[in-house]
Amino acid sequence: MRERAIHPATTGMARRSEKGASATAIVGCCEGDTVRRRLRCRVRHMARGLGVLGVALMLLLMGTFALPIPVWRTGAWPVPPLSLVEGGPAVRLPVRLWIETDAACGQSRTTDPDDCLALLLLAQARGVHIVGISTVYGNAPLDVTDRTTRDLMAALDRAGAPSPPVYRGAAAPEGEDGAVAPAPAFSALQQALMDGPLTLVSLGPLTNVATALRDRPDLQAHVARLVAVMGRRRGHLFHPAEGAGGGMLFGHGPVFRDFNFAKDRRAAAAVLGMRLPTTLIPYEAARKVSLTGRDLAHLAAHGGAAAWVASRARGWLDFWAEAIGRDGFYPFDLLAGAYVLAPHLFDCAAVTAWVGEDDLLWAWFARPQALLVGGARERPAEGRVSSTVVYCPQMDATVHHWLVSQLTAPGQGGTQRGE
Ligand SMILES: [Ca+2]
Repeated sequence: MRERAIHPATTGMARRSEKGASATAIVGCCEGDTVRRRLRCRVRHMARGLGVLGVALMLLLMGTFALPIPVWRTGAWPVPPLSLVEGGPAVRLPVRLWIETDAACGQSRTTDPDDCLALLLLAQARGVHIVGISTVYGNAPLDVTDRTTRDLMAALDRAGAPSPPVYRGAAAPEGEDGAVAPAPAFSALQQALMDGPLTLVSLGPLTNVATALRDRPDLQAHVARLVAVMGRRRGHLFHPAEGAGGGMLFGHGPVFRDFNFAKDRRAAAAVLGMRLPTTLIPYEAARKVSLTGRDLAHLAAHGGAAAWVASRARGWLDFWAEAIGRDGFYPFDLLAGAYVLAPHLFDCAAVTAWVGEDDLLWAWFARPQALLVGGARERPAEGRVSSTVVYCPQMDATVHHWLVSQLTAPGQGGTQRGE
């Protein structure tokens, strides 16, 4: 065995170590040794330094969550007011419906049941004809959303309600070239549009819609109205705790994304560029309604498909209580269903919508592309894709009561404002 030579510098290290253990551990380790060992030492020192820096940054970030927020950044952020029309503006909504969904209720406690609630509302409604439902990835992978949608249709069928045909759609967002793997939903939606004008209710990413209509641009004129759950004002954050406290991060709770837009920004921009008659039902509207444990108990007591959905929404209710600190959750997609059945309950404005960066978010905050709405003067001058849409951030105070009654006794509750 080869004897290991004692290098003079190593001896010096030993002497220095008697004076100060920590200093010599760093200097001596990297001096007078093999190249490989010196390299390992430097890597260790760098990793240690980065670790300390990471902890410091984490503490700084956590500290910002402890700061009070004087102005809630959803619905209360000082952006130019919109010219809202009470119960309007009037739009054309044919009773022939096509629903796009990423339903995954019950998949986990952090899976939003809002698609299932919207499907339940629309499938039980009188006076509308759902000619087809297409599934899309989003809240969960396509296998889950497709199975969940079919399970809900089976529950409706057992309860004697009509269960429209379900078509499997896109499993992933568009590629950079707009390419999407073929799926039965594309041709089924095209056929439904060939048969006549449709109200297109999009409760998920717009991948199926963009693909079907890009392939057949002549059918774009047959979309009487697209009702989509996405869009926001500049500066808005989807921050459901809003001072409710009791949630994670010193009571600030999580910040949500504009989920359906974020899942496929390219498809959303493509559809916006088609300039279809469009209504956006945003987070700003959904936060006006909260479904509580009492509401779910009401659905459960009704039995049938309503009970099926209620049982699959319990975990989400618990998640909101624990992580957000609210005794209830905002039923985002359900509001789009409500708009289709009773648009006069919503206060909306004709606005400009565009895809671009939000200049009002915090400087340190990431600025990904967003679907923004506002007055024409708010839109950046540079050439972004834009369109005029109807944006509905407000609604009548009776919507909550009306929704719960429609989910359990469809067609029985009135839809007059202010009742
Ligand atoms: Ca959805």
